[in-house]
Amino acid sequence: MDARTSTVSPEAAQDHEPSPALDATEFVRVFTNELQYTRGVTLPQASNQDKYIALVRTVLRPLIDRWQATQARQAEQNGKTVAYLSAEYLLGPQTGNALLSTGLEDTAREALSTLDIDLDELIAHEIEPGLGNGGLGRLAACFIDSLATKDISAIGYGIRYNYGIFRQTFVNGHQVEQPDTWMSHGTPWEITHPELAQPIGFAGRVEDTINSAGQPARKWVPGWYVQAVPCNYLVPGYGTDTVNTLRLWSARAADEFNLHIFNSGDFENAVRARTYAENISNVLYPEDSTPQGKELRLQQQYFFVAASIRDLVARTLERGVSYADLPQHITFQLNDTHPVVGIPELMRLLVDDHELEWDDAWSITREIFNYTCHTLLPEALEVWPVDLFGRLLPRHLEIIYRINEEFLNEVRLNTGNELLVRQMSIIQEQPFRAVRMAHLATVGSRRVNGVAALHSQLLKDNVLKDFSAYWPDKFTNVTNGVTPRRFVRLSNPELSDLLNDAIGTGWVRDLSQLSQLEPLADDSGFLEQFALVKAHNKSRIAAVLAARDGIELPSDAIYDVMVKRLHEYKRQSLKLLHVVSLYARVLAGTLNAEDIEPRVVVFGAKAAPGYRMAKETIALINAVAARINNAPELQGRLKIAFPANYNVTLAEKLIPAADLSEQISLAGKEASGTGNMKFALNGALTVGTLDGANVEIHELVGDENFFLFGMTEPDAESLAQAGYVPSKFYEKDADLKLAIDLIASGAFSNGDRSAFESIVSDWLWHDRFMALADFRSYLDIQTKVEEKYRDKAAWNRSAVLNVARTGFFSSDRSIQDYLDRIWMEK
Ligand code: TH1
Repeated sequence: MDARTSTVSPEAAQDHEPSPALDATEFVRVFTNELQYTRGVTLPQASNQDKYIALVRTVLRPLIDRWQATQARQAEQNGKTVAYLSAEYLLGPQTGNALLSTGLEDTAREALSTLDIDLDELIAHEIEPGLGNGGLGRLAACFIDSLATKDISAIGYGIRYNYGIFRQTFVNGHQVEQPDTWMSHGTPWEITHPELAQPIGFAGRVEDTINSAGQPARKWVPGWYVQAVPCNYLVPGYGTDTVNTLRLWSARAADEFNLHIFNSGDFENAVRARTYAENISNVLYPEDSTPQGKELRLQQQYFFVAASIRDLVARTLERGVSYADLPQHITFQLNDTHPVVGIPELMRLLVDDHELEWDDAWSITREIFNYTCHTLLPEALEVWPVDLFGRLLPRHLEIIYRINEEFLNEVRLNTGNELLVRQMSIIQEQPFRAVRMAHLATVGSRRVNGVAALHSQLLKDNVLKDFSAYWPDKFTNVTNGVTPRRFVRLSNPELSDLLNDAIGTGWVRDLSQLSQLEPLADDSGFLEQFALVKAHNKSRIAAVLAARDGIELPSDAIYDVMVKRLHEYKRQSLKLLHVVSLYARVLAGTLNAEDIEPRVVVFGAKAAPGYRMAKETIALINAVAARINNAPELQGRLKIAFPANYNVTLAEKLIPAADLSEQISLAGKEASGTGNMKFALNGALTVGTLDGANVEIHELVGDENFFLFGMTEPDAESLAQAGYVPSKFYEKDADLKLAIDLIASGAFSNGDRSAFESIVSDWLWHDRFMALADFRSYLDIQTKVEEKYRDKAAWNRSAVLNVARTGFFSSDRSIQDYLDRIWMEK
């Protein structure tokens, strides 16, 4: 059985861009028709909103044709479908990508210009669906793009949040969150089917019953229901006919099921109950890499997973597939632990609803699920208190207890080690009884993978060590990747043209072809063109930031960029200490401003609303920016830009402009990172630690083309073991002391010494992620950065080699690894 519904067809392996699905005349006709009959306006009456919707509907037409053909083909082939279960999809703007995959970009531009409409203005009108927090959600979006591009029968399942990741604003330098009203311009990309809603139960009780064979059985009687309404998004492949589906579930109140709770005539309570149910898909939890132990979060998880599993299992059984053969036709990929409640849900479906024997159901279940772990931080591992879990999902808790009991009996039998039994239990006893979702995922999955080589190794050595000793073959690695369509072809058109001229257009579908650039790294003509592209992209972002944020930046400076969620382990504070130390040394007279290579430091970062240290770091960055950007002593040689609300839309403009990519987490803490890949592919050099996928980037691009610094993971581990005392580093490093003292003096807070007191004392007394220990090494490598930047030819050569040598980081390659190591592996 092959997962591919069709292998890559010869015409799909084309070396030219997709041919347009409509010509300009036809485009104009369909577009004006849409204006008239779906918006009800004439061209002169039409607002930008009307025109945007008409544009979307015009581009959707050829996609819908391909979508329907894909569904027919996939059903007929009756192969294996990959179902990606993810609580987050950080899609980014849709219009540009749809124009790309339909080959309609030039046609649309030409057609609209005959109507005096500027395509780019309409594209800019779109508000991106920010239905994810950061890397994990963006990875899911890259993966569904690659699954379609590789013609794999696949479906993404998730939640259609009414409010995605909050919109970040700064008020006096402090982060203030605003609701993300991404649907306020309508949702023209979505095809919703309220009539296909499914009821999802919660709470209630479990009863003894007799099944249809006269055997004793258990039956869950939920206490209340909510309807899951499917909202479909089209996921077009590039250079292929495949258009897959992303199915996001929206919660709607289910009155008919709740009649017994809502007293008839009790209007107020009936309305309140509606609101309660619909609350489930209302808002994305804004925590990244940290779990939210709230009941609503568990409701969200069960809601989308139950609807998704039922949807795909029912459709597969309808095709005549037997229960025993389900694992040949379905694979559920669990994106972290958020969808792991799917394991007991499939058991419940098979045992209680379909009346399979427990052992048969369990062997099917363990064949169907695979689990991807995305973290190493112990506090980021999800656990659910059993009382909360049992209240919301009483039957599922019973099932988990039975799975655990049988599993632990087996461990006991095989190892005779009672300590191991307790360590591996799916239920933790201390400090409170709770379900360990990572353990449940590992026990219930056929394969478990980490997201970069180092991360997968550390998973086996630390976080899941007992399990990897017990099941050595269960564990594997799939290094993350990013889609070259969005993050090179769409976001960096100038570089794309240069690549097309140099090596043809095949790289967009086969990024390994970038290696053909290698010889051009020694071609001075090519290096010059490459430098022009970078310069163009810097002017482009400078213009964007001027218009968007009122930030004025020089375009001839090192663009040094650190964009990612604000987290202590990612160490934005280390970057800040570097900047402050330059300023402090100029003030102290130990550094001449003229000797600083002009540099623009760009930060982009949202902090989880309840994460105090992260929010204070944001305030400190803004305070330092306010001071440094106007400091006469610096003679304009150093600027900080911190545009608010970093998102996919901004990333697409910012990443192509970067010279330097900051990937400076403490080694052993960043599972992979994916921004690091996007920067390297756009010709930025990385300054980074040996952490996550940096390790593989460093290895591939070569040490001469990478600014490596800091402790290794074993170094950091031994320092922690030895007892890390950050104040010792402060005492012995004069530059570090100068920088911290300047912040403590109130220099960035109008003399208020208390303003950043908690950050300063954290540095001195805790510094859990050892920024102070890596400070000297970081400063030294930044001096090397300046030296290299002064040698333009050497810099550009390294930048080109970064592009030439990082084709490995395509998400198409990641998906091929999932096929080879997980989905199709025998
Ligand atoms: C991120 C990891 O931090 C990052 O290193 C990795 O590149 C990315 O996932 C994709 O694999 C994670 N995001 C989350 C978000 C939540 C929980 C855990 C993680 S790990 C909500």
